[in-house]
Amino acid sequence: MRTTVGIIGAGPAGLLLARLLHRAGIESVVLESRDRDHVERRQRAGVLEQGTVDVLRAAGAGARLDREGLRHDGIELRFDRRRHRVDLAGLTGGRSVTVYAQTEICKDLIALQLAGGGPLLFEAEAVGVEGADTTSPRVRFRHQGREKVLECDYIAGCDGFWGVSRPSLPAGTGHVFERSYPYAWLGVLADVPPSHGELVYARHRRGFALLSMRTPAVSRLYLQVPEGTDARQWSDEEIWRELELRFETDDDWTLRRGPVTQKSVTPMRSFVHEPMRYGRLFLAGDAAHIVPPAGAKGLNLAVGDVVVLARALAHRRQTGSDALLDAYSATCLRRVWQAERFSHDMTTLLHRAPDATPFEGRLQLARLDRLTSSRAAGTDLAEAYTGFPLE
Ligand code: RFL
Ligand code: PHB
Repeated sequence: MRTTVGIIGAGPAGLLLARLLHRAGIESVVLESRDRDHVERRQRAGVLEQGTVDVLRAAGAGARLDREGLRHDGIELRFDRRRHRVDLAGLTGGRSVTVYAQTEICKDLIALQLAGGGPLLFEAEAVGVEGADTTSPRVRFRHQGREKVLECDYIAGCDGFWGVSRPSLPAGTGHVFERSYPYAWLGVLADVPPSHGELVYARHRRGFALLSMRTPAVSRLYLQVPEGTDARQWSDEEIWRELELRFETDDDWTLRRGPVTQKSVTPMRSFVHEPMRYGRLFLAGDAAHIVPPAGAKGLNLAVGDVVVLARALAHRRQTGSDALLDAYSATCLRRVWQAERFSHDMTTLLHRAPDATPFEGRLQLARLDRLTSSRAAGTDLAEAYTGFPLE
């Protein structure tokens, strides 16, 4: 098998890249290790920056997003039993975010790809990348019980944090910057209308809690839990009780309960691999970097990376120049590090570390007080939350 761009992974990064390349007249083949059903059901992100929505629309993947996506002009920060709205749109001259699940983006992009794009192979697991430092890199993969080779001009490693692309880089060709956090998120999906019209980020001495949503009828809720927690340790009753405690306010707000349909635990880490390129292998999305989810940035970063990569490949095709490909890593990393900074700030602002001192607790409250009482501080948060420009 031969193609121009071999794409490993059919998460949002790989699927959108295939779509953007197709629109630019560049051939690609997508290899995905899991089956279609798994990719379409994996519960993850929910918040899209304005720029992400614009990219999906321009790629022809915005029809259902425009019908079903929920536009949010603000978020709530909750602490000390009080509620504070951050007016995202008012502070940024009209920028907002859209709640539309990652599962739905993947469904939309898969349908487009299968209807008119290049090959997308499910249950095709890449096992190695070879010749990344030559002009004819190859992906070795297993499909239908056989080992096969995909010969390419370029390879896009869009295979997430646990994929094969990054580990296939020769030792010593890059640097990793990382930190882990001593807590995790227990996420639940519940068949109950969200108890508030906007996302609620709650700081509580018992730990962080987040109220989000998928649709007007489905809530998505998260609780900070100790690192290493097994989701089965928490009964539904315990989850609702803990959420009620952490979201409690002095006014008459109440949390609506409903049947829990899914439960899972997500560990928390910050991670960046630099550079995001080795020869003709380009890393994009979670394969190159991870942010803790409190900033809602992971999916948005993945989208930004592939926009930059598709543009660079199209430029190369039109002009023969490698200039944009050579700039790929530096262009992406500037935005990546802003997202790393913001996600780290949101994480440490809202979570309770197991060894936190009372002094640190007071500092969190002082930071929250500042964010909700100073227009300058609020604007800084609102600009970061609604998204940094692609370049
Ligand atoms: P993905 O989505 O992990 O996709 C990688 C794909 O590669 C496949 N793969 C392979 N295929 C072939 N051969 C191999 N050897 C392969 N190895 C792996 C995998 O099966 C998979 O299909 O990475 P991508 O495309 O870079 O997308 C990144 C996003 O998924 C991720 O950043 C976000 O989900 C992060 N995230 C959030 N991001 C946001 O922007 N806003 C949010 O609100 C948000 N909330 C979240 C999140 C992530 C969470 N979890 C579970 C980590 C909330 C949570 C709880
Ligand atoms: C989600 O809806 O899954 C979600 C929302 C906001 C975040 C993280 C996850 O910061």
